[in-house]
Amino acid sequence: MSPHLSLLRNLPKYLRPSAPRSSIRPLGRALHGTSIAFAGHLPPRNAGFKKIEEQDRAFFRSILPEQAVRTSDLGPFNTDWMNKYHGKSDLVLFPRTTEQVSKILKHCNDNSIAVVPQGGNTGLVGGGVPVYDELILNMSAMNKIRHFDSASGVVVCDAGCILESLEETLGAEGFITPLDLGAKGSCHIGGNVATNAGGLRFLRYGSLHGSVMGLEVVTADGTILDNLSILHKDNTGYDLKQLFIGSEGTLGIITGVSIWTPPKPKSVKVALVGLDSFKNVQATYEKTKTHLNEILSAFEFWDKESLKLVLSHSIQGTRDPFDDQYPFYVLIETHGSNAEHDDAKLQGLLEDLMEGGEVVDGVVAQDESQSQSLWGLRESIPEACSKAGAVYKYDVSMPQSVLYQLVEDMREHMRSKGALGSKVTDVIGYGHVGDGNLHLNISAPKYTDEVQSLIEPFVYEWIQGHRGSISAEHGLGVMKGAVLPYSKSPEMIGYMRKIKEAFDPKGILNPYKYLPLTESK
Ligand code: FAD
Ligand code: 2HG
Ligand code: ZN
Repeated sequence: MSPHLSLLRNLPKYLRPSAPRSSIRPLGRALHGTSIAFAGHLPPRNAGFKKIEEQDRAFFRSILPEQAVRTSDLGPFNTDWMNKYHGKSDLVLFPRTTEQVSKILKHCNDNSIAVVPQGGNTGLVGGGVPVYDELILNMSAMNKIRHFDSASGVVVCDAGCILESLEETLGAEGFITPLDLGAKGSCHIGGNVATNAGGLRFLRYGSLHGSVMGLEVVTADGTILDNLSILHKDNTGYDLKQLFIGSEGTLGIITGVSIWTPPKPKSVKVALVGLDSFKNVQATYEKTKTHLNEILSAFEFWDKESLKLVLSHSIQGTRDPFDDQYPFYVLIETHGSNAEHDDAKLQGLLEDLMEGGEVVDGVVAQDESQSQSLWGLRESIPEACSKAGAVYKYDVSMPQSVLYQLVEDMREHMRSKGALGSKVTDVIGYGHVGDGNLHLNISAPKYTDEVQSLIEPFVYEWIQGHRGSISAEHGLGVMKGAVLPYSKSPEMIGYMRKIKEAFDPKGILNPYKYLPLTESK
């Protein structure tokens, strides 16, 4: 038996008590035969959109309670989580019912008023804030759970329910949400569906394309599509709800969500291991799948630069659980029904990993508070990375074998341009290994065109060259609409445009985003 194993068994009780878990580019060439119409800058405001006038505000006041029409102190609604994207809207509406959403949209459509649907405003591609003066339709006042059926595990709720609140309510019934994100304290289930969020449990419970049973959606002209099905099987025609999952508010406003929820696991185990190479991260994943199989619920990795940032900013009081530093860290979580059985499996895995040399060191959480502390390290990374002042985030997927190579190549690229350590503070990598999803974060003192042009199109060409996706789970928003051709063919984009035109012929929903603007449009 490896001498390190005692460490694995006896995690010292130093871990802090339960941590609060919170909360276009100069392509200059044709891609797949599609030319990019605007480069480096946003398109101009579409003059076809009406500027909101007093008579519009009067109409909204006539159908909404007074406090649901907001015209001052709109900074937080105009600014995204990264403080990277800023709009200039002077009107935010907070509808409470689907009928109110319908009336608002009908008025906007009839009057060509552009609208930005907004959930918890935690999106990372600038999709939930206006580009110019679009009306903000904030969903936070639609936050009721409508129905829960413990036999099927299906919950039907308003789109504005905060993910963490939903999780708490379901927890009392013995269920959990099928997705979990670091932004759970603020993001909405409707926002999650609109972005097709992946997150920390994707590996186990899969995509929202599988767990969402039905949706209630209001289309641009105010039509209410009531498809709040609670059925697992329903082969009656085109599955329209799938179009809205991941459509980022460009096809309709999601007002209600019907979603399958798994039973709350009776046993949850969390281990953190230190590794000396990314090759060993991959080897560890292979062994983990074999040992843990059906109980594996998360397999998250980060590099030493990520941990350094978290610790140096003491996010949520985080502490290093190891004496030494390692180039890579992997957090392994199990969701099972028998603690003894799960313990035995996890110990078997860790012994195998230590003996095989894939893992150098490790700790196993002894209780929930220690589990949360280990998760705190992982979930604090996005925030830690913002502390330098600005952060450029690239959420990408690719074959697992080259997952970390992008981080190394980007560092080298920055070094060769003389930018690392000056214009760019850190280049870090972390993410969802099991899903082939890397989060490349590049921090800098401030957002500048110069840094952006050092990163792009390098990063997108790299992804395209490795047959990856330019957006794994965060979506396209305003950041990636123009670069969609790196991942999708002109034929596919052509059909996407036809879908957009079918649901929103005047283009009032979330304009300037999601699809590339070409000369023809
Ligand atoms: P917003 O940011 O408000 O909006 C996002 C998009 O959806 C916008 O285009 C908006 O117009 C649209 N939208 C919002 N609500 C509706 C609605 N009701 N109807 C129609 N359109 C709507 N993402 C992941 O996939 N995995 C992660 O692990 C993850 N972790 C995160 C951790 C942190 C700390 C942060 C800040 C973000 C993280 N995200 C993650 C990104 C983000 O996509 C998710 O936080 C979430 O899904 C966005 O939900 P929201 O309610 O905040 O939506
Ligand atoms: C995560 O996995 C989120 O923590 C955020 O998707 C990633 O901030 C990022 O780049
Ligand atoms: Zn993620």
